Amino acid sequence: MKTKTLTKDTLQKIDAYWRAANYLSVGQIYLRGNPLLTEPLRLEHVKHMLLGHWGTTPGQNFIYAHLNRVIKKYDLDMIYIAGPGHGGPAVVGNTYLEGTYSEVYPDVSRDEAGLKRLFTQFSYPGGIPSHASAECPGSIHEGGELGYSLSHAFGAVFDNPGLVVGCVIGDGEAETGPLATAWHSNKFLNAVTDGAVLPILHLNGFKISNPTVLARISRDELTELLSGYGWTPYFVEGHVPELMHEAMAATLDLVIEEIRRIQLEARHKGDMTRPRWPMIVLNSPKGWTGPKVVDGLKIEGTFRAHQVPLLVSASSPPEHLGMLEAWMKSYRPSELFDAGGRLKAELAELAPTGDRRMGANPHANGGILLRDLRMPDFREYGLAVPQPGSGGPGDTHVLGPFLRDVAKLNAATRNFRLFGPDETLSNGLEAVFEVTPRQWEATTVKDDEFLAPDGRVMEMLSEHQCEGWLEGYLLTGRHGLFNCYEAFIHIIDSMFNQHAKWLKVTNKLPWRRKISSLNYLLASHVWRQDHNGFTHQDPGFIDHVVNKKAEVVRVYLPPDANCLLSVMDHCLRSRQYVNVVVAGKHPAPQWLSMEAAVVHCTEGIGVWRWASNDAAGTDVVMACAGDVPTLEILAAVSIMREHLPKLRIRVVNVVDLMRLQPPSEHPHGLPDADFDSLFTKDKPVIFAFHAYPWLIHRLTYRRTNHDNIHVRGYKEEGTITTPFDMTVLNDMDRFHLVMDAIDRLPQTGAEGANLRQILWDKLMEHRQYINANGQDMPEIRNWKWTLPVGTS
Ligand SMILES: Cc1ncc(C[n+]2csc(CCOP(=O)(O)OP(=O)(O)O)c2C)c(N)n1
Repeated sequence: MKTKTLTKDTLQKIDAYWRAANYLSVGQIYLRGNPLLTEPLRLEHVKHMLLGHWGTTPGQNFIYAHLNRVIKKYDLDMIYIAGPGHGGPAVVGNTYLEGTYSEVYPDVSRDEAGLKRLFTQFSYPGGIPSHASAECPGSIHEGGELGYSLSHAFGAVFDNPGLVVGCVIGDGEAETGPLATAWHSNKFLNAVTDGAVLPILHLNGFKISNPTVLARISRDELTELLSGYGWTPYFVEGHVPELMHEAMAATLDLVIEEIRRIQLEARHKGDMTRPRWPMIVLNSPKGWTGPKVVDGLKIEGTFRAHQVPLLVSASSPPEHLGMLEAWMKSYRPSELFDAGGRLKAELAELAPTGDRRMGANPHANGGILLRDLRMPDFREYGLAVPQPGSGGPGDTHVLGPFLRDVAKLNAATRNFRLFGPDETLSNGLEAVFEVTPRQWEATTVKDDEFLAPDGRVMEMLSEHQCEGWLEGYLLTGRHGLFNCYEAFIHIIDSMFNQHAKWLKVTNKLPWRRKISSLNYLLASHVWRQDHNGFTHQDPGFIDHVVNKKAEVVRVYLPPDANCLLSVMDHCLRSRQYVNVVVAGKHPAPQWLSMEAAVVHCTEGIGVWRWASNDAAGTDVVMACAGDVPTLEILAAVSIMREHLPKLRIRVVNVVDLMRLQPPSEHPHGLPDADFDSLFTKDKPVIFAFHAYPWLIHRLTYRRTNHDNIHVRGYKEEGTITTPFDMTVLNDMDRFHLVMDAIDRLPQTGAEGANLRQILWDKLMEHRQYINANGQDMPEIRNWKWTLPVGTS
């Protein structure tokens, strides 16, 4: 390693820049007045509530200052990800120093008044959060919930060959499952067509009140671990600023040159051997440059530096105020800011300019770069449905060719990818592999299928990883789809939360441009886990999703393939939402022609007149949402119409679940009058629902007829059994649905009672038959809708 990367002058300037960032960070945590310490510090200058995380901040300030240097030296297109996002003061302070913060928020100007605003807005009512939040320019990562920095970083660089992401990873964060698996992302990165991630593991030794695992294993063990993950770690260690500046600068030059060499070899010499990408381990004290000892306890370099290291208030020891002043003055603010409060020109020039500033890089405001997808006409992929109930090969198998052509049409622009934990095939999207393989840089052997160094499909058996990659990809202005088993999407519940929160916050930030929606395709759903059984049966993700702000969440339950195509086309064109689409992959009856599907999906909910006979008035509404519930409702209706012909039945199908809510709760909500006209004001509604039944009650509890809505859905009864038996176990089968209706329709009288007994016997027959034969009864397997259509 070279010993003199930095001239003395540059080193001193970088140190001053770092001190300025540290000064601003302490100011954000503590001060509400006297921002330049032009007068002696008094308690009235100090915030009443001291909030924020100091521990990680000086290390991140150090990294940011040094990344600025290499951005300028190598003209890098670089963004910064703060894994320990609680280091908000660092990213806010640095974007302020480089000028981007004041451009976005002119009130936080580059003068004394602006400094005061910068300090008072931080962790303050009506101000900004203490994390690297959406409000902070340059951020695509909140980092409040630890674990996702590295997968976000990789998502950002896929198909961005010119981009480098400086990704700071907390050593605590590195203990999380998502981060631990994210190291493997390097087996999926194409050195020609993708950019590079520079992980900087911030080994400051502690989490909140514990040491970190990685800080308490030997250097050899840590090196072996990181090398085992395929990285080449470079260590920068110490606490003496001058030595650390030189070490960091030399190491950064080394790793940037190494990244360039790898890219050059691959791009110009065609060497596609999987490289060992470089990374940095920065071993610096937690709370570096902060108070050394407070009230007799060591602070710097210990877990005690994690949050606010020094309490300053009317009730704290009086000397604390002086200690805070001395701490802030140790950064020598008069050398850093001019009398007006502006960063001195010789320091300001250390930051990159224009879009090269990490706070201004357009990749971190992905909507700026977002281009519409080229979309094939989904109608051309539809199934002919000569009559309701005609067979289909499995709805996702019909969707596959559509997604294949989306991938194909956007192959040249390289802005669409499919993500999933090895389920593209098993979820029925095999057609995609006709045009693109899975991207895979690790070894391949003769019998492998659909693996290549470059492809549109990203598959790793980590839902966290798929979600994180996709989020990073979307946040930098591209499009994508996550296809997953319905039960296991719960693994990323919390990541979904964070993304939905991000979308809600960014909706209120006019400078943040809209990004493409996060689309989930949940196939292999609860009702068809024939060979997987109970562990694979969980439709609860949608319960979780609807907790989030209505303006960002959408849930679709297309009943057949043509509806699935229509819904997916809509989702892929949409912006700033999370769309959840649940669909089946097994052969299933089809109900709507493409024309009818488009109308139905556009309305999101509607009466299926062809299945209803209530033109002269309605006795009962048979409602359904989801492919299997739709099948069972229609089978129930055909039994009722055959055996109880006087009964006037209306069939309502729901594709867009959010239509059930009042418009005051969700933008898709049906006005009450429309809801009443669909579901009546006073007639029984038997509702077969894809997921847990109480969600329907939750969505409709304010509706006039809510007391008459009786929902059947999954109630946690399951095992390895036949498809029909799954509905029987949960009382959502056609026989139970009819019995439910009869119980609520006294006018069915003796006929109803008689039918009820027949159906009860049927259920017994079903049980005996499946036990003896291991499959559903022929009348179930071969059931078809045979009633004349359009009788309503
Ligand atoms: C998933 C998750 N679990 C727990 C926390 C609570 N938490 C906040 S900061 C922190 C310690 C972080 O340690 P590290 O990643 O090393 O960051 P640093 O030491 O640089 O602050 C924890 C556990 C969290 N934010 N996210």
